[in-house]
Amino acid sequence: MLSKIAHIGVAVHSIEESLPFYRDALQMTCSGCEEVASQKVKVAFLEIGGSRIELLEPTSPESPVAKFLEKNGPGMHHVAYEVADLAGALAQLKAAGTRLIDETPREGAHGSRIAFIHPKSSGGVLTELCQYPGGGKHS
Ligand code: CMX
Repeated sequence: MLSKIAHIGVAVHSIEESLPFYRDALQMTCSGCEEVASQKVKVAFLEIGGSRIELLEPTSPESPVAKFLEKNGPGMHHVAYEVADLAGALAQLKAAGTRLIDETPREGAHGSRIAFIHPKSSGGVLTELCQYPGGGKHS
């Protein structure tokens, strides 16, 4: 069902203030920033060896990431896995009794479709599934 880890999401107060650590100290490549307005977040992707970290900055105090930061402070927010068929994966998980936050896909970054699994079903780790346009991998 899963093809790879798509990215690891890290909640930050400020992408601008967090970038120097990843880009300059760790020498990862920043492949761009994007606002996902529907989820009230700005994201930046940092790449290394085909793996990605997604920095998540809230764009409003009502953003779920703002609430996460308030409760936990900055740190790891979610693990995202790539799938070729998101609707099929969700149906398969639901049939297996997995609790889903999203029963149908919603809009993610880079034109992806995404859905979250409830942390109660994944040992407390917020888990995202994502499918890229045309079933292809995000490059
Ligand atoms: N880690 C662990 N648990 C988390 C969590 C996290 N990062 N975020 C939320 N939860 C828990 C909540 O505490 C809650 O637990 P209880 O049911 O026990 O109270 C449960 O998950 C549901 O959370 P909620 O906020 O009550 O539910 P919502 O449906 O309102 O929102 C979620 C859930 C995960 C979608 C939202 O909190 C969130 O984080 N949205 C931002 C998603 C995001 O990162 N988007 C990036 C898009 C870019 C991309 O990757 O493409």
